[in-house]
Amino acid sequence: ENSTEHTRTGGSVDSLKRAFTDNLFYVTGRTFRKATPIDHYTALAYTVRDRLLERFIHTAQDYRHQRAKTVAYLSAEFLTGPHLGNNILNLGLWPNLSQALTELGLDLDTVLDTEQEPGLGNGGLGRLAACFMDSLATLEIPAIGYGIRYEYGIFDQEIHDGWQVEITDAWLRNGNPWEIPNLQRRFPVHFGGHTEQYVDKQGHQRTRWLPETTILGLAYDTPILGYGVQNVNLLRLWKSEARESFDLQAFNHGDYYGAVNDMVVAQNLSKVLYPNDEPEVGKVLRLRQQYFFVSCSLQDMLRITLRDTDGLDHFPDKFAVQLNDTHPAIAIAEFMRLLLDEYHADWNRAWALTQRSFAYTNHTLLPEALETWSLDLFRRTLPRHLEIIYEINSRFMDEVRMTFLGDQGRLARMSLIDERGDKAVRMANLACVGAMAINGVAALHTELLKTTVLKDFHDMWPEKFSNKTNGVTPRRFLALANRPLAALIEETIDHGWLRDLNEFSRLEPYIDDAAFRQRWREVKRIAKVSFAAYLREVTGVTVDPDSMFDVQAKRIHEYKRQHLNLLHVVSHYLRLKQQPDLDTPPRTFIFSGKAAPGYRMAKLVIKLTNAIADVVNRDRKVNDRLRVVFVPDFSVKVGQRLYPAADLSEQISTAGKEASGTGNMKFSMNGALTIGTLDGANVEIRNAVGEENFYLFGLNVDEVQQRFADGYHPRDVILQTPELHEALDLIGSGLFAHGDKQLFAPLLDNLWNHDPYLVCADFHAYRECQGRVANDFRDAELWSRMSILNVARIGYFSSDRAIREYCRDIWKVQPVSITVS
Ligand code: 26Q
Repeated sequence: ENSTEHTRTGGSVDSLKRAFTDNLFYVTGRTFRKATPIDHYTALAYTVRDRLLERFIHTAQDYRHQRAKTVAYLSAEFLTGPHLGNNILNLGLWPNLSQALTELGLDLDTVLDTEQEPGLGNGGLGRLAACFMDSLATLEIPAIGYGIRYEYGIFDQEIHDGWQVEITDAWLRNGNPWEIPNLQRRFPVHFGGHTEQYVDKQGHQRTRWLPETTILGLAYDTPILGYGVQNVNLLRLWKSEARESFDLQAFNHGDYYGAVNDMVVAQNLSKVLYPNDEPEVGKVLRLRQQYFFVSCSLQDMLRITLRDTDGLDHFPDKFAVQLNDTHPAIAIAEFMRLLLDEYHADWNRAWALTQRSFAYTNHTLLPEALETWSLDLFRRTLPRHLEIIYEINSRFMDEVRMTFLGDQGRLARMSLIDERGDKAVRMANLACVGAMAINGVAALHTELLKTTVLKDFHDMWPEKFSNKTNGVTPRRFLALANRPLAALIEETIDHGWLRDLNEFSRLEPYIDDAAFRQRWREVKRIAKVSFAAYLREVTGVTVDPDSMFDVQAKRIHEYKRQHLNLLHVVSHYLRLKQQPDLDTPPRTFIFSGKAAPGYRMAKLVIKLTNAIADVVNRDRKVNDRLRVVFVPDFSVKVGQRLYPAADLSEQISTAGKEASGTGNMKFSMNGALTIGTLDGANVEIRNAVGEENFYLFGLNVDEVQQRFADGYHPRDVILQTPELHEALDLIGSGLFAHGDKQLFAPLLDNLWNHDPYLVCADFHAYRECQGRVANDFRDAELWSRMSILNVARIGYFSSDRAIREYCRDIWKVQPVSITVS
């Protein structure tokens, strides 16, 4: 090898070894002998980062010189998962780095495992943003992800006595090699105070905002490399800081303690991610967080626009701004404010620019999950924005009146202000009015949006609506997570699939190849054995890798119906007890997921899972055929271990409640079969993989509506479903609570008397369907065929496809190829 190859850029085994050793010494300040695993990780991360930087700089330059239109993806969450492995894969350095480390007496997988993942998101929405960043870079689309650099991400979950305990997530404790603080990029952000009118020198009537406080946003940049390309996009996260102390002194009249207190308040803004995946009422810090990152991001985009174009009017040619749900929807009002008050544009010009620049993705159908802010709190925090929203609303209401000729109900429903009871600002309405495009995240979800929660807006502007079914990145969720499967696929159809997942269809003929099916099973077994080892390490529970791994991994929510799964587990347990000779394949029921800290029912579901596990796993009569485990602290990292090991994927939400789901795609991509309802993207997954390769059960959306319309009485259903009745009674008996009959009463009472998610109504169909699953699983050849077909036909659910559609239909952006000599 070329011994003069540069230590900071070379890709040969020798230069990688040299670079690693150098970084170990010069970055961590440790000798090789004294280095800890964290030092190894840090040294390797810098070694890889060095190899990104040149491309990073080239990319920024080329995008600028080509005056490329850029996607600005605004999201309160980016759940990226660990960066190191992904960057090694995307750089094509895997073989050489792994050899380099081996030669140094280290193991790549061990080093990768040391990374503390940035948990800057709750679940699906944050992970989608990360998959989209990966695909944008891979497709060579200029893009910036804008968000918040939370110092504490989603809490770490520990299980104490079966209960969830939340531990703060100090993900930055060992430093973060991936971020580059860009301390010259700082913007002021204002809060509170009041507004006043004045007349400027040209005699124009203008508004001035006299805020109560001003803080700063500092940019922290993380490079996002595409796979097999030279493009490196930017994830720019804002950290809040107090202004310099001389400012504080001036404003606080020498009140030192007051000044210090203001600094603490300012720094608190980006301190912690809200761990709810539904809006919580009245949290002023959350509104401030949203406004904070949106304001910094828009100021940054305006700066770039003025730098690279002939003026503000080119903003829509320079940026397509995507709002990831309503969390950044305040951008509509902030963009208007910046144009009106800072750049002195007139209203019509400002509004036209706004309506050409923004697009809005909705991620929920639950009406209670649509974000609103109390008018009072909003006025106190953002007085100028409230005025602007009133003005937008007054003009918009005129438009509605004209379109629907004084339909009062419509006016009240579409108003940006909810005037009933405690008045509130409706963020979804603001997003719909300000955006040029509105999309749902699965075909069914988009249809339901048009007919339910956003119906009025669809009636008014049908042309704004389109569907963009979610997707996931096959780089992380297949190539990285499941190297044995990726290797088998590569051997079979070559490697083009990582950039074009439709290539997977070439696997289809291999269903008839017995040797291939055999290898397919071996690959699945490798993943299961390795997951079993992990389980033993973190829970102490031993599981049989030859049992069926039946997995539900997602946030704990009543609508996702983990309790339906648990009722099946209990009923399965009862059956094994009653019929000891029953011929059924051994099963391992695996649960994983976090509950929002204030969501009592969800936390009780976790307790119930662990309580059932405790009894069942100790019961000698069944425990060679039945195990139940709760995997603590579900995360991207845990997901990467879990998806490859699953035989069966549980996607069992009440029809009409899950917007899309993306875990469903990750499981299927790794060869699991799905048991699921006709909800979210399940519908499209089933159509793609074929109905004979998907275990469908339960009420569909129409039937769910009908059921409620007819008057739903879960008690009647329970009394007519003996297996359900028995399972509920067994839980009520105290068997899983050391005799305490009250522990699970809130859950049981809810099911008997309300059951808002139709657990009881769907139980029988679910249990019956699980019977078919068990039957089929015993036929290993049949199962393998179905498993292969799931992978062969999953190509559509790549986030690359989703991003291509956004680019074509909404953003109107083109790829820009980067070549670094
Ligand atoms: C809002 C305001 C205040 C506090 C918290 C929130 C908040 C935070 C996170 C509201 C919602 C979320 C997250 C929602 C989410 O993850 N939705 C999921 O998005 C996925 C990607 O589109 C879909 O696949 C899932 O169906 C949807 O549930």
